[in-house]
Amino acid sequence: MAVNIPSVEKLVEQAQDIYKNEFNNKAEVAVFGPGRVNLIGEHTDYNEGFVLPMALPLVTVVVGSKIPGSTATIVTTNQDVDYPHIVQIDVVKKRITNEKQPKWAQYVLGVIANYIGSTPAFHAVIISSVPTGGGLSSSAALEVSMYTFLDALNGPPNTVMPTDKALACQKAEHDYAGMPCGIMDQFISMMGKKDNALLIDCRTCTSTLIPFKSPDIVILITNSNVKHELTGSEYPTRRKQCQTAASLLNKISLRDATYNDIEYLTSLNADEDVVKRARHVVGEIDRTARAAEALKNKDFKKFGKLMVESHISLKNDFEVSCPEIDCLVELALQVPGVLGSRLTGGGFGGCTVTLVESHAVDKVIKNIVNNYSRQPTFYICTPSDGSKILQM
Ligand code: GAF
Repeated sequence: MAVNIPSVEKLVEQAQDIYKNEFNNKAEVAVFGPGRVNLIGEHTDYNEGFVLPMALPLVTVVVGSKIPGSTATIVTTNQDVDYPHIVQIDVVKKRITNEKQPKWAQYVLGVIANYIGSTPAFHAVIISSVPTGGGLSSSAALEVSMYTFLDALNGPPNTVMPTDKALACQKAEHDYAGMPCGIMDQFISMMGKKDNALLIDCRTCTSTLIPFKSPDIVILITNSNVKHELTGSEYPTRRKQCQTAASLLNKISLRDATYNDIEYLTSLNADEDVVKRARHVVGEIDRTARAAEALKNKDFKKFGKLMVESHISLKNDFEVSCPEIDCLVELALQVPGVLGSRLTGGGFGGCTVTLVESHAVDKVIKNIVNNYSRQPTFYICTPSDGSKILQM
């Protein structure tokens, strides 16, 4: 059975109840920022390539009110994050004042420190349906919802471009969570649109909406429930290997590299891992551009085939998959009606995304439940809206 995803309204209601208990008042503003699933284009964003994600109905909601003074008090209901679940931040000095400083609060502080505008003191409650560390970008959902919350507290006019807001959130993650991520997650969480995927050109920071709505096709997300920790060494190592490949080729980034360049790298006797990483990136940028065309033409078969090629490349060349994720992909692909399946997000656990004909989705879930060694979680998702102010 797929998870029954709570509506944004329901989450706001819950957050308001908690706010009332904590702060004895009604929160004046309510906002949300969604998680995302990347359909194709993995580990291409920091190589200035293309990515093709969509925003999810899984969201982080922030409710709260402006208060006098310089102290923000923030409560999270997320049981998966470290303690304490209530923190205080000095919004002028930009620092957490609790003795114990939980990791989740670093993201909040990072957004406050990078917010374009002034940050008033506030009370807030954060509640989320995005699984933590599941590869669906719970961190970007937190950053973007926090950013949008500060916008809501400040009220109109707001002339800052969504692109700049997303870049500020990315900087928050770099500087305060120590994760050198690309721009995909913050962009889609900020700019996603219902019934559309978003093709992002990570070189120019421009994006194009591609309609993605069909009663015959379902996007099934399967959480392996293997937790990943991208701030570990693997993600920065991959980034460095890609930079090494680009420098050996005398290029600014692998966006400018071609299939011939991979042969040239091999002839240079470059480190084997460096060659493999570059081969993935060059192929993946090309596949993403072709997948975007296929989606425009509603050629879901072709799209699914490219997803499978993407997974093989992530597994063999970029080496960011793991046995549990490979097993989920294999079990999905065994079912007739499945068009494609792949690892989504940074890797080393997290989720798979499967494109499946509607009639076959229950069979896929059954095949996985019966044969996967752990307990998976399923989400059936349609492309949803990016962050929004709901109450101001
Ligand atoms: C993580 C990062 F945050 C993204 O920027 C992107 O690089 C992704 O891994 C891999 O495609 O989600």
